[in-house]
Amino acid sequence: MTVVLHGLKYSVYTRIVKMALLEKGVAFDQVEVNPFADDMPLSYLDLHPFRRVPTLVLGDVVLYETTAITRYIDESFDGPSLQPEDPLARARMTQIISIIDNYAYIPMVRQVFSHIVLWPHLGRESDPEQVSLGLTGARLALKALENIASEGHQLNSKSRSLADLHLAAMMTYFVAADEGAEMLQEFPVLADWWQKMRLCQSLAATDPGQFPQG
Ligand SMILES: N[C@@H](CCC(=O)N[C@@H](CS)C(=O)NCC(=O)O)C(=O)O
Repeated sequence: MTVVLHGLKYSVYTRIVKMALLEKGVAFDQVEVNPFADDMPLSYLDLHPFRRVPTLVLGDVVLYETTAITRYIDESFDGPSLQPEDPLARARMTQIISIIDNYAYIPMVRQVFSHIVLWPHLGRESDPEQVSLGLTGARLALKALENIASEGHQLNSKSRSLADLHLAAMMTYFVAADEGAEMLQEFPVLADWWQKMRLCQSLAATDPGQFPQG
């Protein structure tokens, strides 16, 4: 069956799915879609009505929403399992992914990374209020994740799961901002996790490289 990933190479969510495919050793084709571009082909909305990336197409199956996709990949292909067997451990993994989606993505990526690193790189003006909101929100999210990890409920890099892939893709952007890298040091368990996770092969293989200059 042909597996086609529609996504943007700079998108953290697209990267999470790519990492899951690589971890499982699944061959796939890629179609570059930029949901932020004015000229994005409107036919993409037939795959994803909310105009987000990624979408995975497997034969006649069309799947969007990253966690649905990564779970499906993990459960339908051979290769090392990326989800714990134990029901409570699996619930913890889901809890971590939900925290990341709902409370970490916007502050860590869209506020801290975008306003400190990306906008200046593209020659666009940053909003200090967004930076401040982002740093506050990121600290709250990281504190919650640190508590979960220090209680032994995963994100420990020993039992790598879908949650590790989820956070790693966002962490690469967050620590690209000096303020993000500094803040991570406030959370020793996560800082230690990141030291190991940043060397993970699927993360390195999906590095999108520098954003084009604005
Ligand atoms: N809930 C979606 C979120 C996907 C998402 O937000 N992707 C970003 C790129 S990383 C996007 O498409 N953004 C377009 C926009 O915000 O307009 C998922 O889990 O796949």
